[in-house]
This record gives sequence, structure tokens and C-alpha cells, in this order.
Amino acid sequence: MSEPGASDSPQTSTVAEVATTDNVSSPPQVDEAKPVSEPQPDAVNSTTTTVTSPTVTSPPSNLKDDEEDEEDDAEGEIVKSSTGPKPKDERDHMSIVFIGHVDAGKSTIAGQTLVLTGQVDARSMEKFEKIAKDLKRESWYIAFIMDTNEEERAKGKTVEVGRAYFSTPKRRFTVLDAPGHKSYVPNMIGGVAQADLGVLVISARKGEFETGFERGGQTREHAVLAKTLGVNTLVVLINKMDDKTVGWDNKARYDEIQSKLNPFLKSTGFNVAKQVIYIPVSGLKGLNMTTRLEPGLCPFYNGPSFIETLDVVPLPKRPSTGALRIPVLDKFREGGKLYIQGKIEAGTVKYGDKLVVYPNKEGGEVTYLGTDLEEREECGPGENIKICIQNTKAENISQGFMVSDEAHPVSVVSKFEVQVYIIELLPHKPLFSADTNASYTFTRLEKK
Ligand SMILES: Nc1nc2c(ncn2[C@@H]2O[C@H](COP(=O)(O)OP(=O)(O)OP(=O)(O)O)[C@@H](O)[C@H]2O)c(=O)[nH]1
Ligand SMILES: [Mg+2]
Repeated sequence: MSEPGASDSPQTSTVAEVATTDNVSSPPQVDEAKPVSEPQPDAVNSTTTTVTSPTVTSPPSNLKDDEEDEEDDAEGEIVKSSTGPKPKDERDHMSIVFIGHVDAGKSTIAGQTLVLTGQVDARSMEKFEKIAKDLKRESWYIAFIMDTNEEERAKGKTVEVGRAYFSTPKRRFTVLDAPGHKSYVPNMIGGVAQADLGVLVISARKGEFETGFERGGQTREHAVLAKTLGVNTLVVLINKMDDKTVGWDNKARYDEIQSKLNPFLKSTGFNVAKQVIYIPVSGLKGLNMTTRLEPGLCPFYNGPSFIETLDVVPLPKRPSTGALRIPVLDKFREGGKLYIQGKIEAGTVKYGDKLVVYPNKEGGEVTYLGTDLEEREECGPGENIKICIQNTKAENISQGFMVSDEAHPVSVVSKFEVQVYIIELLPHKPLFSADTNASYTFTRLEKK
């Protein structure tokens, strides 16, 4: 892909919540994410950094279908806040997911992005450092911004997809920090399904790139899953360039990684020239994250920093008019109201619009609308929203259901044609047939 040409440091502001998402069971430690006004390490040359106060929302408490949720399901009064909803934010929204092998540095980079965009105050950082020290995981202190639960911190491994937000004058971002460990691939898939852009994190440290890239390593599995789940642009961060086994001037290592990844990414379906961007970084040191590298530090790279790149990568084309399509990602109750959470894939939604949730065909007017951060009058394609719809009952709504507007109903069918892309079969079950045990029935199989 041609290098994005932004030359100035991005002016960044953040409105953020550090939260785990999907099947979240413990509340995110929202008090650990506060705005700061002092300059950040990577922003020393930047005089343009501005910070806005974050609006931290309380975490959604997930509902299971069988939980008591009868009291006043979204029956209908409008629940606009006293300050009123904000008008539509005209800046584009992009969801980015950090993927890659275990310990590549995904959480560190996601956490550092929040630090460098002014989200985490010095007191909170001290707290993370202390927790990390007590757990004998000193080098994980930045990762602990995203890894919020005890299990994640004790093991130094992300389990749930962490979610946070930041914005630049040009775009708003939702950050999804996926787990790298192979046991948590189902959680990772949930994160990738919400993303517009994949950030594949590679550790350049000796031996670590090799382990992630070998057969069965998560670098391969994550890249393939991202492509098959509709992520068409990949930013590949070659991380840990500061490590003593690498070094910023180590062009040979950088080239070696690229030369091994490129044929693989091509075979996965990426157009390497147009859809893959490589950037060397150090998540731990915060280098090449918001501002560019000092001239001479990395003689073979003089391109844009990570966040400069995020500001210019192409967004997926999404129609803002016509049929509204919001696949349901989650549901939760807050203040006695039933909220549906999802990402607008197409169309625009406003207060008072008449919506229907398929396939159960329940629905009515929109009585609340907003992002995780604020209430809104109108939201457009690409935004992650939460919404209350009249006449909906929690037990009739599941992940994967579709919200549409009354004028453009979703087709409901019991049979449909699919393309099945088989990545790898289990060694002890190397066959795939119409009889393969699954929660659906194949009526006909055609080899393509
Ligand atoms: N030297 C160096 N170490 C790093 C860098 N980035 C991350 N690390 C270290 O790598 C280890 C793993 O970092 P994490 O951010 O937890 O890695 P992860 O990819 O989120 O790991 P999982 O969530 O388990 O998949 C920690 O000890 C980090 O300090 C870097 O840029 N340089
Ligand atoms: Mg992690």
C-alpha cells in the first residue's frame, strides 16, 4: 500500500473507557482511566495534543436469556438524559482490533495508545506499576491498562476482548484488544467480528516471531480468521524493535519478517501491495506510536507513525441511507431498561425511528440511542451503538439477530446457500462432509 503521507503529528484527544466486552463478567476498572494534561513521553515534540474529559460509562451487566429481566422491558418512554443527546458526530468512526500471537505486545500497544493520547493519569500508572510489581510482572504494567481482571493480570494473558476509545480531529476509534492465546480464539473471533481494521502485532524478538508464525501459531490463525471475517486492511506492527535481540537499525530482521509474512498473507487473500501496511514500533517504549521516529534511529523507515496511519487508512464503504442493518452483539440491562448493543453496518438511526428485530419481528420506536460514551440524536454506519427499542423482550433477543428499519425488512429464510472456507481440519477427523456434526444440516455440498 502506498505510504500514507500525513506529515504533522496528529492532534489527538481521547474520550475513553477501559472495559472488557462481550461476555464481560467483572466490571471494568473505570477509575483507572482519567485524563491528564501533562505531556506524554512520545508526545514531547508535539505541541498539538489536546485532551478532552472522558465520559466514563458504567459497565453493561450482561443478561442471560433466563435471567429475571421481566420488569419493565423496553416498554416505551423516551429515556433521554437531562443534558440531552448530542448531535451526530460527523467524524468517521473506525473499530480496530489488535490480533496476533500470545505475548506479541497487543495489550501493551493498546494501553500505550491510550497513554499517549492522554487517557491515563500518572496516579493510575503508578497503581498499574505497583500491581505489576506485586505480581512479579513488572514489564506488563502498560498491558494492565487493558487487561483488567485478576486472571489476566496474574497470568499476563488477555482473556476477554478489552475495549477502549480514543479520537483524533479526523476520526473516532474503538480499540478492541483480542487475546492471543489459542484457548481464547472464540473470544478473539467476537472482537474481530466488530472490527473494520486489523492490527496484526508481530514480536520481532528472537524466537518469538518464529513461534507465532510456525504452523499452529496464532499469527497465522488470526490473520486467516481476520480475512475470513471481513477485515480487508491489515496494519502489521513489527513490535519490540527496542529489544536487545533486535535493535532499531536491524533492517535484516525487519526484512526477514516481511519476506516470510508477505507470501503467507497473500495466500490468505490479502493484496499485500494495497491492503497491508508495515510499521516498526516499540509498544513498551511508546516509539513510532503517535509521533514519528527521530531521524536516524531507524535508518530504513521514515514513514508515518501508527496513529498517523490510522487517520488515513481507507474505511470500508458503508451506505448511510437506505436499509438499516444492525447485527446484535449483546444485550444488557441498565436502570431497568433493556439495551441492545451492535454495530451499524448500513444505514442511519435516529430517536423515534421505527425498528424491528429479526427474526422474532418484535419492535417499535427507538427510545434511547447512544454510543458507549454518550447519548446521541443520530448514529451512522460503522458506529458501535446501544439502543432501546419499544416492545422488545430480552428473552426474544440473541446475539446474531438483526435490527432493521420497518421500511426495509430483513429476509427470513430457513435455507440458504453458504460458502464454507475450511482452514484446517482436526488431525483425528480429517474429513468434512454433509454429515459433519454441526448445529446445521447441509443439504448439498459442492466443491469450488
Ligand atoms: N522489549 C519489549 N517488550 C515488549 C514490547 N511490547 C510488549 N512487550 C512485552 O511483551 C510481554 C507481553 O505483552 P502483552 O502486551 O501482554 O502481550 P499480548 O500480545 O497482549 O499477549 P496476550 O494477551 O497474552 O495475547 C510483556 O512482558 C510486555 O512488556 C516492546 O515493544 N518491547
Ligand atoms: Mg493481551
